[in-house]
Amino acid sequence: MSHGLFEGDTPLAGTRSWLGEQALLLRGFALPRVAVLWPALQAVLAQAPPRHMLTPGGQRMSVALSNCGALGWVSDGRGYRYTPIDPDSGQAWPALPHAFVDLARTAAAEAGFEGFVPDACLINRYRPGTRLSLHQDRDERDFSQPIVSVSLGVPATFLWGGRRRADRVERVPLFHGDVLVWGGVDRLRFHGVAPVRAAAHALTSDERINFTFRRAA
Ligand code: MD3
Ligand code: FE
Repeated sequence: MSHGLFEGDTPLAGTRSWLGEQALLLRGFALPRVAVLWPALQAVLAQAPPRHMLTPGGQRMSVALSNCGALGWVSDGRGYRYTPIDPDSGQAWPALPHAFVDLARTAAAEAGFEGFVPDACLINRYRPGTRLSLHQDRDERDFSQPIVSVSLGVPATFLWGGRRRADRVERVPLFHGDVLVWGGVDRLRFHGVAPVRAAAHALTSDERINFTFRRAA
């Protein structure tokens, strides 16, 4: 099992930078935990395989997604929402692995969000060419709760926008093991992911996996 640094990992492990007043990028923060996170993730995805959902406008999403936790984010012709049941299996989403909750809580505290307890983890799977267009995350009930994101596998360019769609966008490279925490005044920023370029990673092959931990209810 890979653990620690290898080719393709963040070149800046252990450094931190504020992307906004309340948005903290923790380079390599998840690396010491990857050996535990990865098998837990495989167990989740075996129960709830990633799938391409339809947007409310009927477009197939480029990213394939799954969820774990009490609530999972879904999209279909009726809109976006959180549901307790996986529409593909008719069963509850897989439970949040303890290692996931612990990582999310620890990272949130680093950014000043003490006591973060996620009830939802959205898992995005990117393959070469997959992108995520500029959007806001506004399907959660309480915007005072932060979001924590964890990147694994091949790198991607994160698009960090402003509070309005037309605001200029900064490009931030994200690497295996990087963790982003944002909340407060930065919670409703527009953001997205540029098309992922073909690359190889020792753990994930040609994939990038991103988890986002949320307090949805
Ligand atoms: C900044 N995921 O699932 S994570 C998403 O890499 C999503 O898969 C991207 O956007 C990914 O909704 C980006 C980083 C992220 C997520 C949500 C944010 C940054 C954010 C919400 C507000 C501001
Ligand atoms: Fe988002």
